Amino acid sequence: MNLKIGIVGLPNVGKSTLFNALTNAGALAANYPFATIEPNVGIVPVPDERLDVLAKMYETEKIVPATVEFVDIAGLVKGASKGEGLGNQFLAHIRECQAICHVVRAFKNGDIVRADNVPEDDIVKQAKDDIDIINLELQLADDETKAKIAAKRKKDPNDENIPFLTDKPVIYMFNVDENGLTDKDLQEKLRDLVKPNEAIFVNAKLEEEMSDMDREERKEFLESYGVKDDALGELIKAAYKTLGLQSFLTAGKKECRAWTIKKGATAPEAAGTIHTDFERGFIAAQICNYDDLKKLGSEQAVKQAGKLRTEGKTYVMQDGDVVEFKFNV
Ligand SMILES: Nc1nc2c(ncn2[C@@H]2O[C@H](COP(=O)(O)OP(=O)(O)O)[C@@H](O)[C@H]2O)c(=O)[nH]1
Ligand SMILES: [Mg+2]
Repeated sequence: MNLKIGIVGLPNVGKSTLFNALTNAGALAANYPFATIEPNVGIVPVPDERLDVLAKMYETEKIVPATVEFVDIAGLVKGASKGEGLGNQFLAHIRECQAICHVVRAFKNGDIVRADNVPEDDIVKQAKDDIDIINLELQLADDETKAKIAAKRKKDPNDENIPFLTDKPVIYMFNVDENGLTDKDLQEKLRDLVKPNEAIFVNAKLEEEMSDMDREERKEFLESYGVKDDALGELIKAAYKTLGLQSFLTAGKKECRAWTIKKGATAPEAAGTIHTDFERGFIAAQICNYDDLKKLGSEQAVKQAGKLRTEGKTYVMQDGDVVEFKFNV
């Protein structure tokens, strides 16, 4: 499953700063050859400490984390749907994404000009205005698409399944300054603006400054600001929650790997993410729980403790299942 998240927001809110921070953090999070496909597209490994534990246990040659693709989508400005700025170029990018990360400026800095030149005295009010502008543009873009479909349908009735922008799940990322990172009162007010969507609070500039630190260092550094996880960790957590995703793991000498699936997926569906043949020829899944495996130290010990289960076609996968599929092709 290729998870793709589009970063949108008004100009100068910190989208590119965040994109750089996310892709850098990802490059450092694992020995994964992270790829910048285009300057604004990056594939980032999902940080997962469980893989390191498994790799040690199985003396694995290779770790393959789950990945997320981020796209820095510029061009959304007031009037974009009417051709302002880059016009509608952002549409195609957003359509391809499963979720939108809407970056909202919530930091004070008089030097960085807001798109509309409104003086900043009320962060919450500014944030609300900015959010409304973007959401209106997305709505207008959808209206236009609907009108086009309606016009086309008279000639060609086969145009179904249009992914509307306003149907995409949105995670709001408030780009706060150092004070905002610990200002619970401000965070509550901002969170209220976007309920029931997920809201996360990051300092994009600070994150970018941590670019050359390793993951441990950056955690310590962030902790000194009262922050538990970095932007990559926070955003991925929020995305998995919003999209109802979880991961399962496969482990062996050749590779240890994390796979992303929907919550509620059955064992054959999970097998299908590895290979369609695994789903078609599914016989059973041999499963143990990651925590048991970590505690007991080896697959053998898990087996002896009676905690290695054989599950059939109707089994519903749980987060952290370590799985070996039996199949027949
Ligand atoms: N003070 C402060 N400045 C920021 C922050 N994030 C971005 N900036 C600055 O805001 C300007 C625009 O940032 P950029 O990431 O290019 O915004 P974009 O237009 O949304 O991609 C740059 O000068 C950044 O250094 C932040 O968290 N705090
Ligand atoms: Mg930018």
